[in-house]
Amino acid sequence: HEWREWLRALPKAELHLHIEGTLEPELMFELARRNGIDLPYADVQAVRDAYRFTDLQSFLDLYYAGAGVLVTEQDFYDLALAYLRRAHADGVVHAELMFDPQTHTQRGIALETVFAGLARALREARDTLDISSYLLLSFLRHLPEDEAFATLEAALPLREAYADLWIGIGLDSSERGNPPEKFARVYARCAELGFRLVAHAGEEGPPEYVRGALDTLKVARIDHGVRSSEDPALLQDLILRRVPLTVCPLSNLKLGVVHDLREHNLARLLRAGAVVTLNSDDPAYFGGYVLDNYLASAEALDLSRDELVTLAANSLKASFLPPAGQKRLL
Ligand code: ES4
Ligand code: ZN
Repeated sequence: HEWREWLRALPKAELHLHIEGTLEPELMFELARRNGIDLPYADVQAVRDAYRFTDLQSFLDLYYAGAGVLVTEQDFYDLALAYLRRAHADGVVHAELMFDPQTHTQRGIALETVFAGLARALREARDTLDISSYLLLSFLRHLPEDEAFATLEAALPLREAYADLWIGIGLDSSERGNPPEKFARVYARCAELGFRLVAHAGEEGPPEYVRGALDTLKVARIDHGVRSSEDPALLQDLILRRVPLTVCPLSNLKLGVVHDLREHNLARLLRAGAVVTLNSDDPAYFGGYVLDNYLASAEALDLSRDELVTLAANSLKASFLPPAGQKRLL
């Protein structure tokens, strides 16, 4: 309908997207067949039926299992190109993709295979669809900091070859019990190396984790951050410092962070002056790409046209594109 077309035409950046979370069941089956892997599901519908999550961990268990079909450079290319085509169709002009190298290296997949496949898709999409994109290498927070360091060391020799794409670092996976301070040393090293920094915080974890991500990890954006509103002083800081929050409404709904989109605090955060952006997180698992997130939020929260324009403009301004590139796209 007309809202959808109007929202599609708004230039948007997607800033919170796990490329492994864009693996649609159809592609999962195709890659499993191609790689001779047995899936514990009879068909595509059985996979979709399994996607009834109760919390973050119940999702992560399936998400890491699903990623097991990604083996060759071509698999990573197919995954990323499918996502970029889909995002382009939603009016995304720039995307910053997180990827989880440890999920793959733990299974014996070479880091070079992951980088090469993703990069080939990102460069092809830049040239053929005119959609720009960056890569954010994310550490798995349920693993020790030593393993994050080892991942960083293994990836650094590839930095030159992928310098046009790999510009930043993220932190994801099981939040509770894995506070940001656990990664203070590796984040300090990444800052020295000149990487842009983000981290998941305040999705399931308490507002103290958002504070830690800001003050200890010194991130430029907070992924999720919705629990920040529980600490008014923290929220004031986020507003005054203009720290963007990459909010993912349909993700929050599917993982039980909120029980009804009408109760989501993103409109309150926006109206209080926070730099809120809308994103899809793991769209193949959460039932919607970025345009679906805009539409569902607009409907549930009665967002005005001006507010939707602000959300879209925020996404470009909160991106790691240089200011000249942001202006060209706005
Ligand atoms: C994630 Cl929704 C979410 N939260 C934390 N880590 C993740 N990895 C992929 N999706
Ligand atoms: Zn996420």
